[in-house]
Amino acid sequence: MYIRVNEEVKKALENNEPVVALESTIISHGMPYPQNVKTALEVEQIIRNAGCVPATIGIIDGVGIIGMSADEIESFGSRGNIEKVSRRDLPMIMARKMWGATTVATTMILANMAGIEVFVTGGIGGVHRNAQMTFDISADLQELANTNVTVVCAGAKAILDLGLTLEYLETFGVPVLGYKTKKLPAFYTRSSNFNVDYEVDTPLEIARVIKVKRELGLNGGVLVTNPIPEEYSMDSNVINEAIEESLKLMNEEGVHGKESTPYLLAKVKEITKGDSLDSNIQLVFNNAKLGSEIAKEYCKVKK
Ligand code: PSU
Ligand code: MN
Repeated sequence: MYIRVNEEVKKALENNEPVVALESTIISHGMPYPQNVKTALEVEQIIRNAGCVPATIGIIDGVGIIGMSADEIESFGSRGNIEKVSRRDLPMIMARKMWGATTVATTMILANMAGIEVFVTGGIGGVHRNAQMTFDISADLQELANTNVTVVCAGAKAILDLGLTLEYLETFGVPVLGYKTKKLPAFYTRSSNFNVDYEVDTPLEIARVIKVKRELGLNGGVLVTNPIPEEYSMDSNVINEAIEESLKLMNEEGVHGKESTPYLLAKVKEITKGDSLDSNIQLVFNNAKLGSEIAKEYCKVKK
């Protein structure tokens, strides 16, 4: 057995009740302990309060766990040496029966295997700045191109090239929806210089888009971008300077590949003295609320 779906999640799925998937790289590599565990449990609670079942996904002893227990989330967050697992890493980590933190790509893969259709996270990976030289493009984008899961996020961080990320998603047929916004949110800030494909103003409208995409057999994800609440958004000059500085340090230190994203997240947090972490936590909460509403509407419209 490569995946284990917990009983509560299994029952909900059998009864067409809303389930919301959550990733685990954000726990092990995106935030420090103990805020990571606290945040992960609070996000689950927000989803429960909205009437949905949360399913935090991660790999324990080589098995994809669909719906980790609170104890498992605690172990995950405190362990410290968990591999970040994207699509290409999955076979090896499972074959070696290791623990693994799932990225957006692998969370989509495992959610899809379990039959979960809505997934909430903070930010997705994308096309990195200077990708025309480095070829550094997150496997998250290919997963969005192919795997039938809707991903709710706060846009993408400006550590990426947002324009190229949108071009890539367009090429692979991934609709990018802006929740009550025409501008692509940039994670820490509510907007960027780029437009989303469509502004949508209700979870029901989003559910209808997903339904049409599925019924037409157009495989792949739908990307819902939800701006960080105004009161938690950061000053764009402050955050952009922190990002520029982090990128410079990363290049000087020669960090690349799968270490890039975690390195940049940690550096930005250090430079902003923790402010970026507070914003990060709040935007995930906000996405959990929206994702829950979408999951509920989708259960109704897909019948
Ligand atoms: N962006 C964030 N926070 C994160 C990540 C991205 O703002 O925690 C994580 C997600 O798990 C995402 C992964 O799927 O980093 C992308 O890594 P890479 O660029 O190596 O594909
Ligand atoms: Mn990469």
